[in-house]
Amino acid sequence: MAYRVRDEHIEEHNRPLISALDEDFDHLGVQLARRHVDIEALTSTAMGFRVSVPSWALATGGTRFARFDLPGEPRTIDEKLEDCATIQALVRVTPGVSVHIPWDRPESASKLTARAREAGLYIDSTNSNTFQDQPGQTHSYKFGSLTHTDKSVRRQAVEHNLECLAIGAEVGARSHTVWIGDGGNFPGQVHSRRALERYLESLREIYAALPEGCRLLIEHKLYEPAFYSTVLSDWGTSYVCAQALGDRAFSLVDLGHHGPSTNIEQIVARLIQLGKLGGFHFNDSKYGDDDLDAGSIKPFQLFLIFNELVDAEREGVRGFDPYYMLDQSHAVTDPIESLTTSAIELVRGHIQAHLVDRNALACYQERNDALMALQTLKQAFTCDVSPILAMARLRAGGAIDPVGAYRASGHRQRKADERPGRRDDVQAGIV
Ligand code: PSV
Ligand code: MN
Repeated sequence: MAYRVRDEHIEEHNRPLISALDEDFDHLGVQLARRHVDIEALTSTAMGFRVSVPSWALATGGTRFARFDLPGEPRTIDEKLEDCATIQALVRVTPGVSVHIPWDRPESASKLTARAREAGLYIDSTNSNTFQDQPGQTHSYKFGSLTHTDKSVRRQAVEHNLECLAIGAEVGARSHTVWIGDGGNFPGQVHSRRALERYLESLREIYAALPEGCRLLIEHKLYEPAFYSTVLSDWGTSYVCAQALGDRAFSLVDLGHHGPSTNIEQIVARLIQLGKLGGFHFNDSKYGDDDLDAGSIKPFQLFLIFNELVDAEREGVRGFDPYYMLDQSHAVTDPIESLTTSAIELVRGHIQAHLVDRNALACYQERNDALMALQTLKQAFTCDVSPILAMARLRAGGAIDPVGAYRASGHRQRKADERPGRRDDVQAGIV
């Protein structure tokens, strides 16, 4: 039986930390009560938060310059699920897993479902890959996939997505995400309007095959791998396409897929208003990267995004139900540690957003009191909700100090022994 961080280890690691947590939690409870906020209700909210983990983030990623091996990296989807189970054991908010086909193509879908279930997980989402050529593939995606000028390349890319949908139906995935690398490196290379027409034509076929209960998420990206233009470059194009496809097509916002100073929280608000916010790929970004740990660079932005989400949730905006997923790549950290802390940062943003005094904010907005409106947000953002997050994990059976518990378990070394050799055989490449 492969090693996994066990509940007993977590309990043992928690034991000496419980009394200090109780003190901190009680103290925060008193402070919040003064603001008429019930800490118990917030703790239940934290326990109910969910974000799915991307299978492809469990192995070390790299840059276009290099990739450095990490001992014990998972080589198969089964091994990735083992690592996801460890993350879930520590944080208790990540039972869902996003899989990427063909990287995670299962021997059989029923086996994959069973493996996930044994590990206390489920497959939440499928993702297609038409941004890379696979061994034995008939046509190359060098010049595009769903929008390629050649019909037979488009056909192959559509068929691949249909295969993903079939797998997704068997494993019970509730969404299928399509991100394409299609675009141009040079002005004139791609006919803008025709490329988008071809995109829609291909997606219509994929949309028509969506299984019951599954939504289609289309993911835009400003640039990369195409450096001059991408076919699905921005949220506006994404919205128009989702709208043209139908009720079960939505836009997915990957936080790293915008220009450096873009107001992403406003994009989120717009998509909520238009009924097309389907999901997120959470991560963070400083320049043009899209893979840093959630909340590591712009925690205030993350809070402001959650502020929009919680605002819509509290208001009961019709049809509001975005799916939360992480999408990161870890070049210099242990992926388990990065995904663990990222999941916690998302719960933090969510709980801080619940702390916003929305009545006060609405009044300040009505009165055009810009300073106090910002102060109202800042009061929530600067509140250290760590004791709530830790208490929520403890009550759910997770770790008070997840990274500490993980390091003390020796998990990485155990995996290095169980999974010897280099990662040359892994399909994931640079993600
Ligand atoms: C592309 O940058 C992306 O964000 C898409 O979601 C891909 O599926 C993922 O990263 C992995 O390459
Ligand atoms: Mn993404």
